[in-house]
Amino acid sequence: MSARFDAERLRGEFPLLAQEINGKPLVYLDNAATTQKPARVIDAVAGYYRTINSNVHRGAHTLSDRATGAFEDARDSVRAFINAPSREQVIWTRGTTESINLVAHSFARGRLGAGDRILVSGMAHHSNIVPWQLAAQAAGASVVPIPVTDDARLDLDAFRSLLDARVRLVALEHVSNAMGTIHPVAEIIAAAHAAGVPVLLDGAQSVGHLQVDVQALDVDFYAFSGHKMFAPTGIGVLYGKRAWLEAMAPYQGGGEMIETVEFDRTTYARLPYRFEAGTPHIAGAIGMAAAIDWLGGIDREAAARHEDELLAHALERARELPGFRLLGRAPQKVAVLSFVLDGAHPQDVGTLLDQQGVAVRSGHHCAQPVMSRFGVPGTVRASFSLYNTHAEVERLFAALHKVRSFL
Ligand code: 7TS
Repeated sequence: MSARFDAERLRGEFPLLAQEINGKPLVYLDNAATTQKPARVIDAVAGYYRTINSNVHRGAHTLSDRATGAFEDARDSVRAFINAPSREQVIWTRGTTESINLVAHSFARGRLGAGDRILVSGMAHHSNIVPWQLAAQAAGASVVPIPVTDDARLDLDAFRSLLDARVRLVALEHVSNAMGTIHPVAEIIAAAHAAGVPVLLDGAQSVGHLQVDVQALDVDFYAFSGHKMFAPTGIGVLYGKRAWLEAMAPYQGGGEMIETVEFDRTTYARLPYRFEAGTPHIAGAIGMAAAIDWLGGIDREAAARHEDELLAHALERARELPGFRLLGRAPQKVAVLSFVLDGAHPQDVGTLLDQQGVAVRSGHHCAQPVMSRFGVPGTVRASFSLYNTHAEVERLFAALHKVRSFL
């Protein structure tokens, strides 16, 4: 166990975790779906509505100035958090899904022709598949998966041989939500760039676990969601290299994204506002900055070690559970335990765990192709965060032994 990392103390900052569900203290192991929020984030959102709520960039009065200041400061926080070269390259979106759709619409569509290809991860979340299919269908292009190995890595040899002159973009997750695999993204990006192909990384599952530096990665686009890194739902970010963003067509039209509008001619705002039509999720952005601030007070390497130890503990317990089959055995992975119990439907396992106060997700995790790859309709997924404890690993496995005896 990690001596330096005090998960017990940390979880005290999460009001939601201190409750009982179905008569048992909650064991929340659905962090890949969404993380819980520390009081600091909840207070920042409430504080915004209590004291400075007003629309941004209107400049008409003091409250609007304050809201604009807080909203734009939040953009600066995100810039520093991912080490983007400039604040203009940090675009607010509703989340990873919208960030990817933005790139598919404004970047990919214009670059695709008949016979072109977009390479995607064979274990991608649907939000990193379907937007590309929509863009590809319109152009007569195709979306081609990078094959997945038996231990749930991307097959890099296959990737290299797929990386031919037809490929216009590579899009993959930094960390897999269904398997937990951390992909060797630096190597993948270097190979793609050597072939002249830009890369989009879906960071939905990485920002809550790993420190991300978009310049060190040299990635072309990075998409992520606030709600998976202790911030509110409905707010997310698209980072892009400046040259790409400058060249991209608008995504949605409306207020905020224009410079001048006439019926015969409209000109668009500069970055980042060109891609931010309409009133943004101001409270969400402020909550995101609070989450980043909160994360800044945490030794993130120690947190990652703690999560690794939770996973190692869980794997040890799993060996004692009859019929437990783990999917996703990549050597580099986050603390995601995706498994099936022989003879039990994942949905039933999830329900029986819930009755014992243990929250997991069961199903295909919006990654149906990788479920097909492993020949299962779905899995049970326990996904850990930095506030989970070794006692909760014990609770999970005690509950699973009970499930086993019921079924
Ligand atoms: N990409 C990955 C890798 C994800 O895990 C998710 C959400 C998304 C994209 C979409 O993020 P959103 O914030 O736009 O919805 N993943 C999950 C999950 O694993 N369980 O629930 C949501």
